[in-house]
Amino acid sequence: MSDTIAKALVDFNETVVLETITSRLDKGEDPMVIIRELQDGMGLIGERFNTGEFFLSELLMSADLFTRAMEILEPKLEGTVIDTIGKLVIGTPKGDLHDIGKNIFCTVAKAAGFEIHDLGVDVPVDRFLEVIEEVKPQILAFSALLTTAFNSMREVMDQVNERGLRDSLKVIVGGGVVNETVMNFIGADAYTTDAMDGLKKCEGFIKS
Ligand code: B12
Repeated sequence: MSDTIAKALVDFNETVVLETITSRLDKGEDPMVIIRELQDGMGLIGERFNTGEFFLSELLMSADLFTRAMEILEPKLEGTVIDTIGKLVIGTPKGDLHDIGKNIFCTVAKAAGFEIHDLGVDVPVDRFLEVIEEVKPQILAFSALLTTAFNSMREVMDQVNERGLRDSLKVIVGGGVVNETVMNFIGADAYTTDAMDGLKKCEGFIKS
């Protein structure tokens, strides 16, 4: 049962993906469990892209189906939150246009009470700095899916350090391709490949 959604996504079987999601949500299942299965499916699509079995058109089709699935799941992630627990500036760095994972994290972080300043995708270094100086967030968050985004993030961090903004800022990087090495390369405080784990880390930053 648990691999049905991932498999249907890889097969681009829209009916099965959307109907399975609706029926599992009706039974009271946690939307994040379903999102993780969709994420597994995207991982399999990425593997097939790597081996040459899938092309860019398949990546686009999967992204489109994922977005439709999120239209059903997203309202279930949103809760009623009264107080803002902290400010977070987030963006996908220059050169990278992937935003599906970023948008999921923004939804869960907003539902948890964060004031989110989402700069979108392909965000230039200067734009990050401009908004950090204006909003004065406690957290700077990057979403990166391309290795070419690593240098962009490092440039932002160099500027953050040069302008004396680092002490008042916690930095997290998320996305399918990040790991401890990436975190160290850009000089972040944390990394994650999972939205809920990232949320826990951000909540921890605010409490500390
Ligand atoms: C969908 C997709 C696309 C779509 C993106 C659509 C969109 N609107 O985002 C399209 C078709 C546009 C695309 C284009 C390209 N793509 Co692409 N794409 C993917 C694919 C299949 C899935 C990504 C995805 O959405 N996953 C599902 C989400 C939910 O997972 P996620 O992003 O990891 O997010 C989760 C967590 O990481 C976390 N998270 C994410 N961000 C953040 C941020 C914070 C702060 C936190 C706390 C958490 C968090 O929360 C999410 C939920 O848990 C991946 C394969 C893969 N394995 O990831 C390749 C992949 C990322 N793409 C790849 C490539 C090469 C490309 C192209 C260069 C292809 C080409 N030849 O043109 C272009 C580049 C375009 C550009 N300049 O950005 C490579 C990257 C390789 C690399 N190491 O650099 C991958 C890995 C495929 C592969 N295996 O080769 N792509």
